Amino acid sequence: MATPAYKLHYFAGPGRAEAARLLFAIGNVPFEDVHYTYETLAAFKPKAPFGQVPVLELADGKMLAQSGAIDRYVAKLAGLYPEDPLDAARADMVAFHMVDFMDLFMPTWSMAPEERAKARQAILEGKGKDKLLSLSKIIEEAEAAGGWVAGGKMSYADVIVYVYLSGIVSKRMEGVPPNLLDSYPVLKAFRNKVAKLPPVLAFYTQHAGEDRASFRPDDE
Ligand SMILES: N[C@@H](CCC(=O)N[C@@H](CS)C(=O)NCC(=O)O)C(=O)O
Repeated sequence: MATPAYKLHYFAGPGRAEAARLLFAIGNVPFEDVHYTYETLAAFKPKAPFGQVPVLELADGKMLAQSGAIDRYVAKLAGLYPEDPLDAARADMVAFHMVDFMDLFMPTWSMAPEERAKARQAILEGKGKDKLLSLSKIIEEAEAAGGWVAGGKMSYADVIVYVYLSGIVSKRMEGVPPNLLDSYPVLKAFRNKVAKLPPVLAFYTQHAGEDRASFRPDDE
């Protein structure tokens, strides 16, 4: 088998590389998934443009950093980036919103476990709730307009929404109730719709494991 033209450098868990992995898989674009631990990452850091991962390495050795840039590039390779400029902007708008949502939780990672759980609950009752409610409205409109966030067909934005909604209820997010999306039925239904797409189901059958259990459909 030929060596894939792309190497995605990240930790083994989903995190900030998961959307790119899934976009590669949905688009049937071969890539090598290179995994690090915090210890082994030290040797790779000097090659990473900003000393962080994810990094996408191209066949000629060029290194592309920032998950948002990687996701958009891979979306284009996979045929999942809208061609119409306004549809593309709408897809980007929703993708940036999901990053804003996840970024709310960033300060909680350095907290002690008990403090962390409380802080996460507070986020979910405050700004996190606002962001999920506004997302719910957008998804409701999308469902009424053909079922997808941008341009009437599936795009990378739908994948990002699915990845972040699945990630927020994963085992790693202690303090976040696993049934959080019961309070957001539109989001829950949308997450399940994407989870049941054949390439998505196939990806999570191939990548089974506790840290990805929440990426499966709820009714399994
Ligand atoms: N804005 C960047 C953030 C990248 C980032 O924070 N990466 C973390 C892992 S999720 C990292 O490399 N941590 C190790 C370190 O900074 O040494 C992106 O979205 O790619």
